[in-house]
Amino acid sequence: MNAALHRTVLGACPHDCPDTCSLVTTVVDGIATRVQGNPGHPMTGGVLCTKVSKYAERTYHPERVLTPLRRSGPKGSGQFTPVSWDEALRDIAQRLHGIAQQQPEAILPYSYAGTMGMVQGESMDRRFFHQLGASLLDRTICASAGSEALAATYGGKLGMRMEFFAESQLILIWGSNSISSNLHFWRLAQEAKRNGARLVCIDPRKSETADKCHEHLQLLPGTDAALALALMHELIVHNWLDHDYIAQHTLGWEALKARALQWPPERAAQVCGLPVEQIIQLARDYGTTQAAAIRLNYGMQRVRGGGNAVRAIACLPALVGAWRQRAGGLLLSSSGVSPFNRAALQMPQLLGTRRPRLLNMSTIGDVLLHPGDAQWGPQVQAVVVYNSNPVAVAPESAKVAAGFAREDLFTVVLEHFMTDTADHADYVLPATTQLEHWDIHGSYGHTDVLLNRPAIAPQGQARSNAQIFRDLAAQMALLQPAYAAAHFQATDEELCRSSVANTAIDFDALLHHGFAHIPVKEAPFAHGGFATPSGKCEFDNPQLARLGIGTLPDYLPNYEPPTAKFPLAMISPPARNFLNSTFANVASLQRMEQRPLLELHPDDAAARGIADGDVLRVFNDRGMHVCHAAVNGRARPGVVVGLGIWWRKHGANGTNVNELTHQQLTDIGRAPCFYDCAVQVERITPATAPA
Ligand SMILES: Nc1nc2c(c(=O)[nH]1)N[C@H]1C(S)=C(S)[C@@H](COP(=O)(O)OP(=O)(O)OC[C@H]3O[C@@H](n4cnc5c(=O)[nH]c(N)nc54)[C@H](O)[C@@H]3O)O[C@H]1N2
Ligand SMILES: Nc1nc2c(c(=O)[nH]1)N[C@H]1C(S)=C(S)[C@@H](COP(=O)(O)OP(=O)(O)OC[C@H]3O[C@@H](n4cnc5c(=O)[nH]c(N)nc54)[C@H](O)[C@@H]3O)O[C@H]1N2
Ligand code: SF4
Ligand SMILES: [Mo]
Repeated sequence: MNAALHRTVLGACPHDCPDTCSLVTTVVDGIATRVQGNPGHPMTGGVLCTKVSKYAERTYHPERVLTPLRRSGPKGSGQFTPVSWDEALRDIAQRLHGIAQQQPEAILPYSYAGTMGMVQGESMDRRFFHQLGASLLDRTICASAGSEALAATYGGKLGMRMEFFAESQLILIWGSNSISSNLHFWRLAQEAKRNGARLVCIDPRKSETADKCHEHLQLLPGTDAALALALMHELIVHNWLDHDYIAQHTLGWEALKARALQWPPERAAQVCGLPVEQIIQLARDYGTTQAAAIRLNYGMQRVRGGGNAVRAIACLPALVGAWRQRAGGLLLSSSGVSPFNRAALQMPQLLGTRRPRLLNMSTIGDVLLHPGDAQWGPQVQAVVVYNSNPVAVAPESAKVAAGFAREDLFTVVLEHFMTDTADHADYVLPATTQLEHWDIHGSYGHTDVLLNRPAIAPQGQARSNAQIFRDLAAQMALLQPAYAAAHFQATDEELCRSSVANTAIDFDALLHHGFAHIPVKEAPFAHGGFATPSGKCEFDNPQLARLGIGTLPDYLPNYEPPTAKFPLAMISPPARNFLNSTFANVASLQRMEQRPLLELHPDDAAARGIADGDVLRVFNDRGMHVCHAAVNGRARPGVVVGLGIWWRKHGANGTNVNELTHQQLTDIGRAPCFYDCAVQVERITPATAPA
């Protein structure tokens, strides 16, 4: 083969996944033929998940949006006409300028983690909106309950190094389906298992991960804090405590002890719906095993008491002194070690003295439907969406869809595909994929930095997000001279470089190797040194009183406990072969996930005359979702599982699971409560079933 036409390019997986894999893309004659895991990157180990192995299929998908599109039918109809970039950019700049002249806060950017890259995710876009004085977005949809709870306990997002789980003797996989959402951690857990470690899964669903652990505690959703408090109770009464660590490195021990002693295992067993022996046994294992590690993940914080639950669990390693060794402790997120110079990328100084309001992305339905008033501020008149698909992923989607369907709302969506959100746009702008642009990435699982080089030319007329905001700024400069400044002209590669300027990361080394390790301690809290104001692990945190919640970890019952009318608790964790709503339109992956499903326990199914494969309606006062029953042994009694996140328009009645979820927020972190949701389920008779 001609070497000049055949090359490999190093990149980084852009998705919202803790593994942040190093990619090797093979390019032949300018076409990406394969995307593989980099064998030279220790965490990736040459392995990718199934979905990203299909990244080339996604990139060359026949339905990619490849030109700017302007709406030509009613809002939400999905009817568009191709227009030139010049025309689209000029019109968008004029519309945004017109609104900003009156009320800049009537403009709202809406973005999340479609790409986790620093450049395509949070650089030129932020500069653009800061200069405008647009409303700020509170980015809470995924992790803020857990993140803020962890910060309130440890002082930041820091924990065990992922690689040392391989040496642990006991691993609690708590609220996470690692095989599906954290594959490279699962490889390490397997290694530990081969070395004799015991693996315990704590999850209301008998997940693929639970199948492969030694023990599974199949608790009711939203009851994790009760379980953690009962574990503390047992540690205390059996004196499985590291008194020296507690005395030196924690704050509020006496108060926490008094709280935990109110939680004998029998009480927790009732709340959690677990056998009491299982709780007692877990406490014994945890209290008597050296190198006990907890892989906590975000799956358990999507309920009213999610923040408190994370705080309760985060206390455990300090009680037993697990932090003393590198293979003990807890990991929720490692993103606190991020070296990036965010202020240099985002330039908040462009706001000047303006302090725009902060709108919560998790209540986007209510935000878009708010008429505006003196206290709340102006009604939202324009929204610019990128790296996100809120019509599918935000809670209470009937309201989200109604908000985006407002004829008077000016909506711009930067996308690869005609998602549910893009269908509601006035303009859709074609964005590049990770194979087509520069970017630089940290991780929330491991502690490396990765550079993503473009492997192929942009498809069609696609432009990178940063390029689109750069081009919009150039149009705005004709209307607002401040947009002519040099910082609106920095290239994507320059932005990558400036993100690590004056840090421990050498950009030129990244250019050669594709990744670099951030220097971090092997056992971060072996000698205390928490990043809290007290420097200790804060069991008791007086700052929390301002949120109107207790300062000690507590069990807060769900907003929506099952009732006679809606007797089933619904959780909606991600499907293995999708990434949130990304990949839900890739044919090979769609075939693996088959169709929107609701898993039910055989007893709950039988009580409703439901058999595997039947068509169901799942409903509550917010809406109704039609899908198929899966009586596959994964759901526990009283709990149903709607695996997500399908596109609404692929649903039998044009909905997905978020038709049923609500917009109430978590105790800490203002995050959505996707897994705190009560529903009823009925079989639809064949005569009334949709085709
Ligand atoms: N394949 C795949 N991987 C992904 C994603 C994806 O969509 N698909 N999404 C990515 C994103 S954005 C994120 S935030 C992470 C999420 O990753 P994790 O936080 O690790 O969560 P999941 O793997 O989604 O698993 C959540 C698990 O929590 C369980 N769960 C639900 N409610 C409760 C509860 O109250 N208590 C406990 N203990 N468990 C509960 C669910 O049954 C599910 O098995 O994964 C990322 N990785
Ligand atoms: N019921 C329920 N709802 C949930 C969850 C759940 O577990 N249950 N999980 C929640 C969680 S954890 C999260 S993180 C959110 C995720 O919500 P989102 O962040 O909205 O994630 P995705 O659905 O993957 O949508 C990302 C979109 O960004 C686009 N994109 C990717 N790269 C680029 C790019 O470079 N440029 C542009 N312009 N676009 C790009 C993709 O095509 C995709 O349509 O969903 C939440 N919603
Ligand atoms: S989604 Fe996660 S596991 Fe899959 S390639 Fe990306 S980083 Fe790796
Ligand atoms: Mo997420």
